[in-house]
Amino acid sequence: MSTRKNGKSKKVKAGSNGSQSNGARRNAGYGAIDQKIEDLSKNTEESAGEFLTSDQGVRINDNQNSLKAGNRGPSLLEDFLLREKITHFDHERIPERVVHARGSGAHGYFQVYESMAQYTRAAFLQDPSMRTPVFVRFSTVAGSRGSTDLARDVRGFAVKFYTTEGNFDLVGNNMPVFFIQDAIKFPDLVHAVKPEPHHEMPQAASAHDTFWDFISLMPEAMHMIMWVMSDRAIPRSYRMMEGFGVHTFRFVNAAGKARFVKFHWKPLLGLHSVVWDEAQKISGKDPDFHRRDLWEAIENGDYPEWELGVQIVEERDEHKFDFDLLDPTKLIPEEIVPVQRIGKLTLNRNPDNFFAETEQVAFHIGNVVPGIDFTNDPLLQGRLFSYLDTQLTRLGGPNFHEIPINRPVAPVHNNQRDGFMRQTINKGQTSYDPNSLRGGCPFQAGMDMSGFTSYAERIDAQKIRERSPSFFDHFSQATLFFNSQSEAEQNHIIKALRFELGKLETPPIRERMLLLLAQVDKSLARRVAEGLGLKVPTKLDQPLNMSVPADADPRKLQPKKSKSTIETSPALSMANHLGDSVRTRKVACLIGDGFDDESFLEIKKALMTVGASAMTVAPHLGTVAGMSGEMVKADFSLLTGSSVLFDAVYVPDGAASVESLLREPEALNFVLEAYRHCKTIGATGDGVRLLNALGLVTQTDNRANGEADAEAGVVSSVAGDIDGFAAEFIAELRMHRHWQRESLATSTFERALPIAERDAKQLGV
Ligand code: HDE
Repeated sequence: MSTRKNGKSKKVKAGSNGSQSNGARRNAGYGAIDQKIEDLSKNTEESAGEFLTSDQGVRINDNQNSLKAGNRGPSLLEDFLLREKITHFDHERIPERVVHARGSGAHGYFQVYESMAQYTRAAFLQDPSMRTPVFVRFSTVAGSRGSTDLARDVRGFAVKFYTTEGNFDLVGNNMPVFFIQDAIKFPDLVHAVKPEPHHEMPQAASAHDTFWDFISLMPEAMHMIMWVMSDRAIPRSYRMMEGFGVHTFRFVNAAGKARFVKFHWKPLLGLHSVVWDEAQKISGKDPDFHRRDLWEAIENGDYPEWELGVQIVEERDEHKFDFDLLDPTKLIPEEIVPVQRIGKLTLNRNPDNFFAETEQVAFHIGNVVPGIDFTNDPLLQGRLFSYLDTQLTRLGGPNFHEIPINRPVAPVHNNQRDGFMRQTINKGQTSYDPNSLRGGCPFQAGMDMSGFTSYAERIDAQKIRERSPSFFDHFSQATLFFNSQSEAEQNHIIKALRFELGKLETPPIRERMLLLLAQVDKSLARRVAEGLGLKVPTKLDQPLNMSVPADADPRKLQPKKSKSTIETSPALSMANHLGDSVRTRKVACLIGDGFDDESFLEIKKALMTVGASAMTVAPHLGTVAGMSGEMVKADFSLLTGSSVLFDAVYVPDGAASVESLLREPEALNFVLEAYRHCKTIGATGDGVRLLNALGLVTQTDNRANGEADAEAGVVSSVAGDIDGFAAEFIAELRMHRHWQRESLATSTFERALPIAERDAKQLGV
């Protein structure tokens, strides 16, 4: 039944979509951002209070039955309503992106801190009071649209700036380098990493023969391999990862002077990851983990923020580095060229419709504005072709720029015409230039009117299929990356390689990889080999680099290592960028009937004060009786919640509660897993018994004098004051992970498991 009160159609006003209480609306008052919201609102639709109609606007009387010849007879071809509905449904899907198919998007704005006029004439980088609307899409690369967020993979970090001078797309990744140096290798790389073509396995995973076969023959990938095997490939949240433009671009100022520039995004919440065991479990418990995290943070008003950083290099310094600025497998160490933070990106509004916005957004590295230009990086050059081309298939024709999410806020006037799904109704007689019939309109813009001019780089060369010799150092920066990692990070890289190479079915690929790893670091190769039950080979029967042209002499095209000017780059280790913010971190509180609800509330309040949250996890959903007699809602049951979905665990006081938790294998597993994943664990009063039972603390560790006792991120207080405990717990939470436990874990488990079994027996479980 319709809830409609009158027969008039309701016009949907800008920003009036009642289903969202989102930030952009709260953000009203900043001209440019409003401009994009208003632009999008022209295409929004809401059904509240409206009649159901056909696509032609005809009101529908019966949406339950098709038109038939008799109520038991055949359906009639005449039923235009049935045919329209089914036809539309049949064509709902569009091809998913060839790569980066799985992604999540959000709206926001960018604001520069100070005018960058000295370096670039880009209008959105001039005025600190101007907010430029943006749409950002994060993604994984290898998996299909429905794959898990937690794959070990590179993450896409694509930003569309709707500037007053047209759209600028910064289509980057969360790693600053790439696998290959030349665009012509991209289809090979992607075919190798995607599920194998004969049986379409595995999904969203690089741990299979074809990927490592390709990599083992392409030493130029080794630097990137270090990154994708590192914790960077399994972020805790999109909100907690860096972004990079990867290629070297150009800034050009109003005087026409150009400089090289590398773009960075620096998250204000610091850099954080999960561990591989956790990632695999999250993939089962909540494959939408990153999507949900982004969505919820924005809904809760915890707007994700990144600073835009730039590394600027004078043109005269182009050749002063021990690598080539045009080589996308290299980064400029921040210790050599510091990153200047020039502005801030804030995401403050979730999309209204996933398909219309996140799926249909079309990024293109070629979308630049005056003041930003390209370099001759051969990967960048190939991308300039690919992004426009791919949309023709994905979005069905050349008019995808008219889709609301892709539409610039800057006016569009040109002589491009027609094509599938054309929306614009171009008026007038002329669609060519020059013309006299329209007074020459639309006319070209001078540079002083924001007309785009390409940087006039001098090129004087032979046409040649060849790679520059300056691109042949494939290992120095891989070594630099490995040497710059903390001990825990190095261990994770080694384990990742053991996992990935351990999944291979063709032994020679492992051997080739070990030889390549040995070029990066001998101990790295040896330790990976140990895990594979192999020895590092000393030589192979073929050259390291097999990606050579047919008539070339392979010996001339083998990798060379140049001496790096620095031994380590602290900027490359996530351990140096944790920050101490616990904002938006989630603490699971394990409770059963009879738990100390008053202490729990105090801890919850203390966590909220620092921007974190506490959620209850109980043996069953519904309510749980607190010690004080209050009934408290269980946010999760032990089945719907899991420690991998939280950042820390707290077990409150309460003899009956703890007794009931000790009877639940899921509760014990919850805490043990949090321990193994190096998360902060806390317990007060009787709650400490649960940690005792697991061997995470011994009775003697716990001071009964009221002070909380913290060791390796396990905070316990048998009879402590709750305030002191809360302060200690939050201090440990600020450290995020307690990696020293990784080496303790085995002995702790050896200790813990018999104790847990004994307790379970005593309890008759
Ligand atoms: Fe992409 N890439 N790419 N890529 N890429 C695409 O464009 C391509 C590369 C990146 O959220 C596709 O619209 C080639 C590097 C992101 O919609 C496609 C080459 C970097 C996204 C394409 C590269 C990226 C894409 C697939 C080598 C980091 C997702 C669908 C020459 C700097 C954007 C689409 C989104 C998507 C081609 C290499 C980042 C096929 C040919 C390097 C973040 O056009």
